Amino acid sequence: MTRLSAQTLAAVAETAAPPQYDRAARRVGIVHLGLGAFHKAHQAFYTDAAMAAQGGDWKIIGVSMRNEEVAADFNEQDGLFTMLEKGAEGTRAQIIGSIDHALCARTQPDQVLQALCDENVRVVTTTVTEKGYGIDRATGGVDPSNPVIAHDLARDSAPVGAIGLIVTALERRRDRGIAPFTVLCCDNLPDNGAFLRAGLIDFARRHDPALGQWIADTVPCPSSMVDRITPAQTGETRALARALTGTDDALAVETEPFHQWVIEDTFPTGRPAWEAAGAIFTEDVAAYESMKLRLLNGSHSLIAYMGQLLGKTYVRDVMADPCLEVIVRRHLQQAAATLPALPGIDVPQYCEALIARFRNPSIAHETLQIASDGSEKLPQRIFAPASDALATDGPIDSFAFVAGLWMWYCRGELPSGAALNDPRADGLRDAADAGTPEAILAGFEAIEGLIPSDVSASPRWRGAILGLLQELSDKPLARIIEATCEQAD
Ligand code: CS2
Repeated sequence: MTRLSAQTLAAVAETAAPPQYDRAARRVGIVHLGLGAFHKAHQAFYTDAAMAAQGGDWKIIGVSMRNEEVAADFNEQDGLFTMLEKGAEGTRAQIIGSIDHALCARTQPDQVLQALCDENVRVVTTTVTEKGYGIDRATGGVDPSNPVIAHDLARDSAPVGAIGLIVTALERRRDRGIAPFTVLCCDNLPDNGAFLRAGLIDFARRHDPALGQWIADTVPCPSSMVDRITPAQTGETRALARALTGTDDALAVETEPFHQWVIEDTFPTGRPAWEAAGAIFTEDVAAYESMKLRLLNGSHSLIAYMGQLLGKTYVRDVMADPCLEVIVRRHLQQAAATLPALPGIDVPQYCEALIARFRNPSIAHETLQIASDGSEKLPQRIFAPASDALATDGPIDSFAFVAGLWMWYCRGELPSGAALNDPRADGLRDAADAGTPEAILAGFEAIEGLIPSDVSASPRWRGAILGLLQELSDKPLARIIEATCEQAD
């Protein structure tokens, strides 16, 4: 079967919608760092819609941070890929054309820098995951013990990490008199614009305080809340793309129909008309961010650890168990109670929609994937709402339940047989293997910057976690779940 490319695009079956604009006439305006499934189903899709609606030179140079093969596949397919929207009514295929070509930061850092220094590039977007920035959450600055940050700070060769690349490109642009680009963080972190901005400034200052000041004064870093459930590609994704498009696509991505993007509108040098695909521009992203992180992502982590510990591979398998759904609903309720009112958002309706999204039977979202990097995810998803709930004397059972399951999950061998995937895996495993519930909890509390001190200090929190850890060592999780479900119902 022929491979999807610009040449074969005309032959793509009628069951797939091609890009609705002349790709050859549009120039590059964005560099994106982190060329994974999420970027394809989210920013690349929104940018495609923006160019279809309003034109503009906003094609994207996609940068894979480490994976050469992904970049090669993109170039072989002239940047084209199939997006499969899998909803209750079936699957819709669309060919996305917004990516111009791709590079790999690990092997082509000089070409990435060159792209970032192009004056036509006005926006740099990032999805490198929570841990991918190398920012120390305790200090807000870069973590010099992170190997990529250490490499890039040494300046012996071209930078290969997101922060090093952005700062070096900004320095060159300043020296050449080119206006800085806008840096738009699209990872699931609270106040992600300020988060990345602090990392950039700290990195720059370590080498040149004046550059740090220039970045602080001139580089816009709007925050954004991103949302679209997008599992990693499977063999079936590619087969389905073949069946619907009549071409072979190594880059096909499957995703849910729902998508949301809420963005702070600070783009002094311009931006695509992302509102064409429904993006919301607002002055205040923070409230949307905590809603999404605490409701969607927090429940996702709960589902992931329950699923992993009970041998359930996909999110939909967890949701198919009525008792587990009750526990997810309890989490949504307790997390919702920690949120400020959001004008225009009906939170109960949002929660119902989440349940339906988690249940989507055609999305194969692995609980193992979501269970990864707990030390990077739980602070904003679980510990922050726990802290708010404690401050108002609200319910915390579900936050303690997720935290306790996670601690249990980090022990020795994982249920799936896979190695614990977390940048702090060694420390977490040591803490989880410490023996008694008290020793386990103390081990996790000793990990710097993880559990906030106000949470650790709460007798209510400690009691709930210690009780759960004791129960987990006494009986199977299924029995604990039954009892929790009865209480929550
Ligand atoms: C998930 C997210 O992997 C995870 O931790 O919770 O990737 C989630 O699917 C997205 O944030 C949905 O927008």
